[in-house]
Parts: sequence; C-alpha cells; structure tokens
Amino acid sequence: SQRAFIFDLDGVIVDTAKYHYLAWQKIAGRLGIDFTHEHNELLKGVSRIRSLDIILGLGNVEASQEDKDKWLVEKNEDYLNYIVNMKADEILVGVVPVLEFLRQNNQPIALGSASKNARPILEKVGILHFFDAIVDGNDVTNAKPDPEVFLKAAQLVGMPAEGAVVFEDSVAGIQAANIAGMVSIGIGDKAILNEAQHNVNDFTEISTDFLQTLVN
Ligand code: G16
Ligand code: MG
Repeated sequence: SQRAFIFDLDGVIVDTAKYHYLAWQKIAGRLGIDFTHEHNELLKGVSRIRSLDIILGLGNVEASQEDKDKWLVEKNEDYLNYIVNMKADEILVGVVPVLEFLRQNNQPIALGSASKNARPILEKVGILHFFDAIVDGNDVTNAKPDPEVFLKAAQLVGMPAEGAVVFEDSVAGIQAANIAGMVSIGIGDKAILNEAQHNVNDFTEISTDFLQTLVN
C-alpha cells in the first residue's frame, strides 16, 4: 500500500543550520548581540521572521519594522551566498538510500519545511527529482507545531494525513506530526525529541525491515 512520506529539510536532509547561523551572526554582531551556537538551537524549524525576533530578544534590542525588514533581506542574501555552493556531499548520511527505497516501492514523497529556500537547496544537492510535492515557507501561514505544512503535503500527494510518515529534527515539527495523526520519526537527540513515536540518531539507523513494515 501507499502512504505519504514527508521530510523536513534543515536538520533532516541537509545541515543548513550552520549557514543560517553564520548569516544571523553577522546581523547580531552588528547589533552587539552575543549570538552563540546554543542560541542557534532555538531557531531550528523556526521561520525567518520569528528567528529575527528571537535574536533581537536575546539582546533586548527594539527595532522599527523598517529596520527589521532590511535585516531580513540582508540575512537572506547572505544565506543565499552560502547555499549557492552546496553540493550532493552535504546531504546527510543515509538520506539518499531511504529516498531510493521509497521511490522503488512507489511511495509518494513530499517535503514539509519552514524554509522559503527549500526548492533551490534540493536542486543544488541534486535530489529535487525524488519529491512529488514541496510545501515550504512560501505555502503556509501557520508555523509548526501547527500541522498545516504536513497536512498540505499529504493532500498534495493525494494521501490521507492519518498514517503519513514524518521525518523531523525539531520538537515543534514532531508535535505538528503528532497533532496531524501522522507517524512521527525523530531524527537526532532522543532526549530532546521524546514526543516522537520513533527515534533514530540519523537515517543509517532506519533499517530496510522497518521501512518495509511501513510500505506493506
Ligand atoms: C528551516 C530552519 C530554520 C529557518 C527556517 C526558515 O526550517 O530550520 O532555522 O529559520 O527554515 O528558513 P528561510 O530563511 O530559508 O526561509 P526546516 O523546517 O526546514 O527545518
Ligand atoms: Mg528541521
């Protein structure tokens, strides 16, 4: 049988968090805000606009909407300069074999990401062709843990939400999947992603046997 297999992007397919970090650091640095790696964890799966508000909050910086808009554009231009050089070797370990397995077993594959840059990133690393549908930051109004992004993804591939499988590295994303009645698979730290129905450190820990039970 078939079900929708929905992948988050950042932290699941590629580690773009490091590029978001570098780009945000420039903005934070100019504003005299100390923005550490630990702070960057707070931004995972969070929209661009919300991320800026979190960073400004860390430094107790108040800003006009005009300034914020300007910084958002600058941040993204900088980020785009980092991702333009991305190649297939930046795809996280074990992802491609899972995509290939799903393809071979005729399973619909979708992306469910908060990023507005999802499509060019998939293209850069050469795996855009695996995806039957892409739902990203351009398509949703409600951020995770709202299930909108995953519900739309299932809908676009013509599958019910119930029983769809979601691969996620953020707590909000796992919650969104659970709310949608989907099978949530946490990629990363089990202690942090303790609400997930299944946990793995990375895709190499997802066995063919396990995948087989999902597609039977
Ligand atoms: C990703 C990242 C977030 C980022 C967001 C928006 O979400 O995890 O840190 O702020 O996208 O990205 P952009 O500025 O490219 O629109 P996800 O859902 O792919 O993990
Ligand atoms: Mg993520």
